[in-house]
Amino acid sequence: MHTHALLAALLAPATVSAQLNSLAVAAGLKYFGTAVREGSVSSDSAYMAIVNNKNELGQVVSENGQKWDATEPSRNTFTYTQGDIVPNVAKKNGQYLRCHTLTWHSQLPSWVSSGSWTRATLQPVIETHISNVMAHYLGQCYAWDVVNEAIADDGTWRDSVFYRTFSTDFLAISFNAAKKADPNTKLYYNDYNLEYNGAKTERALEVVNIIQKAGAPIDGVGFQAHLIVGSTPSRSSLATVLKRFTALNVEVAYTELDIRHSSLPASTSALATQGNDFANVVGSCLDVTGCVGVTVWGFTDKYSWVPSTFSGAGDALIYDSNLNKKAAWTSISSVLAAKATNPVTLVTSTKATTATSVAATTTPVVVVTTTSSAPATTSTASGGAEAAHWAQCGGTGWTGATKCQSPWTCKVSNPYYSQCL
Ligand code: 9MR
Repeated sequence: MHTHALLAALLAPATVSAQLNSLAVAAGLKYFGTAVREGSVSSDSAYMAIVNNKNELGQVVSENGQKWDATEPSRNTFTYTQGDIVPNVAKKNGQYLRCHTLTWHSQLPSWVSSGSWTRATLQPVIETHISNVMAHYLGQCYAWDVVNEAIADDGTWRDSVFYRTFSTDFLAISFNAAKKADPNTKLYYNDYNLEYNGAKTERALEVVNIIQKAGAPIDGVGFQAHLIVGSTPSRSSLATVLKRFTALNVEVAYTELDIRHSSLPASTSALATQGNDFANVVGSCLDVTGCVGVTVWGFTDKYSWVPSTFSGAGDALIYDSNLNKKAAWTSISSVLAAKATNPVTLVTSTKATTATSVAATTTPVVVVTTTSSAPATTSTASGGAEAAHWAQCGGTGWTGATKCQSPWTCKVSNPYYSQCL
């Protein structure tokens, strides 16, 4: 066969439009994923069409179903009806599964939180909970959030039944129990507001140190990244913080990313700022060896914990409430595509996800597109289109704008992609 014809034959069937997980994998991450709301799995088919698209979302996590109040509502009674919903989605789609969470002060049934405990009586309660729940999901979880949010907002230790009973010893107790229950999953400490390099960050570094000094296993630290539009740290500050943790020999991931507007409705410029903020967070993960992936805490403004917790705030995600892509989607796709030095990697495997088989990839071609409901370009007085900050402005097959809005310039990232930076 003629070389050109052979090339065309090889490339043609695999040509797909790039979506976030495909781009993330091409850029060197393990996954781009989302939390999934259990109640919507059987009730919202449009929502599930996006969840089930592994090229878009390569990893899922239960929003609530695996928490203590759902899995062991009364002592030694384990129920997995809610907990199994999202793992079953992951299994069906061959997506990575993050599992969330074991030792946490919140969504903790009152038989634990209000019990009267000593070290001797509470330790077996923690160990029994962890061993049962992890045994139920054995081999399914890429990672488990073993301990969640042990640090208060001001950086002191959070007051909880666990801290009151054990001081910080519940950390090693939990991680040791987790290792015993499933030696092959990644064991994470997970918390919010670690992104600012402040008192909570210092304490989280101490968490890792305490666990390691106790001889207990810890593999990762999850940065929840519940952030605010316009107040999100820069890409380089975020990378600096991540590196403080990877220096301790743990991997890191963004585990619950959302970036909320403080007031609604968001203006076009606020939506663009939100896009920049998302790009900075995702970009910082790309900048740090040992940052394995990014998980958004839900992908659509249709469902989010934010408005009920922060009155008047919201629209913190990357699809709007009608399931249309927002400017933030475009910004994320751009920052991922810019790093996609290996644009022939695309996840297409439909193999069942297990801790060992999740890395299966094949190698068709990613075609970089940045489709969005939000405009990535504006027209100039002279009629030529100018691409926005982060937008694509060139690359193989690119037919869109090749000039950038001021003050950005079009920079070549790789043969497939130039970007306004
Ligand atoms: O998104 C979750 C929401 O549906 C629950 O009502 C809430 C109750 O605590 O938990 C939310 O998820 C939290 C996650 O488990 C841990 N980090 C903070 C998340 C947002 O509150």
